[in-house]
Amino acid sequence: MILEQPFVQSFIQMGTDGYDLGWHERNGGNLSYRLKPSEVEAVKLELNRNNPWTPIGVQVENLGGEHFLVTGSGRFFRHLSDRPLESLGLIELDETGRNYRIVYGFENGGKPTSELPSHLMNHAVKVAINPDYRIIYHAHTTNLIALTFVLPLQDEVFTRELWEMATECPVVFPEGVGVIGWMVPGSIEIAYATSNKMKDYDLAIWAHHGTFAAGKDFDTTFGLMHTAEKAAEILVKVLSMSPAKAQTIQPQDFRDVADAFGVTLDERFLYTK
Ligand code: 2HA
Ligand code: ZN
Repeated sequence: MILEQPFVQSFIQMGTDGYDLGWHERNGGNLSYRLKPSEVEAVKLELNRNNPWTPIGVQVENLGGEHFLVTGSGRFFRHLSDRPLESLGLIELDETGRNYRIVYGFENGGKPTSELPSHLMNHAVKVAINPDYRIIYHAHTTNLIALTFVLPLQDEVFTRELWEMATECPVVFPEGVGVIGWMVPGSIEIAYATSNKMKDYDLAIWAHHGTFAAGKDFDTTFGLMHTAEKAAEILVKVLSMSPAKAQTIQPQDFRDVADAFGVTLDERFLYTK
């Protein structure tokens, strides 16, 4: 049974955890997972290869032939666990990376997330950097969204402000965070802009909308989103109490953390305020 496979169970658990944290109101957010060859092998007899090919809208050549577990367009994370066959499905890409077809799930007329171009372009960028990347996660992270109304939409500012909010942040996301200005969701343009940020970061914030996280396994990808959103929550609280911090973590403190934890922090985030 496909639904009993550990990767499907972890996918449902991750989405449910995000729902429980308030990041997936209504049909908000989407999740995709690139299957390992052994996982495709384990489910192949249950796949239906008769559905028509559909254009993705972008070409992701290096993902040709890959299989992805994806949340459904218009479907609710709320129902991932009680209605999985409607809420998620498996797709296969053709060898050109231009088309996909549904091979499992999306029952009752469903189809993959409206953000499929962004998901696949992000996967394409990440696989080119490191083939161990498997997950792209989009969530409507309340506090990160709130910050996009008050902070300048610059990678340097968001990275530095989030890092200052929790000592573990520069260790969890040492490469920083990308931010893009408001764009139409589901569009090819936002897919290009997001995947461009994914060349440098594992986190990309969409102004006034939400966050994308990329990762190698369910726990660390979820943990990355959670850590950044928690830092944003602290910053929202700090800014709500006072426009100025009485004290904070300083650039040299970050360099000391980097030394202690063996991570590299780009000096462009350690500017003098
Ligand atoms: O799936 O989150 O960005 C709904 C969305 C679109
Ligand atoms: Zn969204």
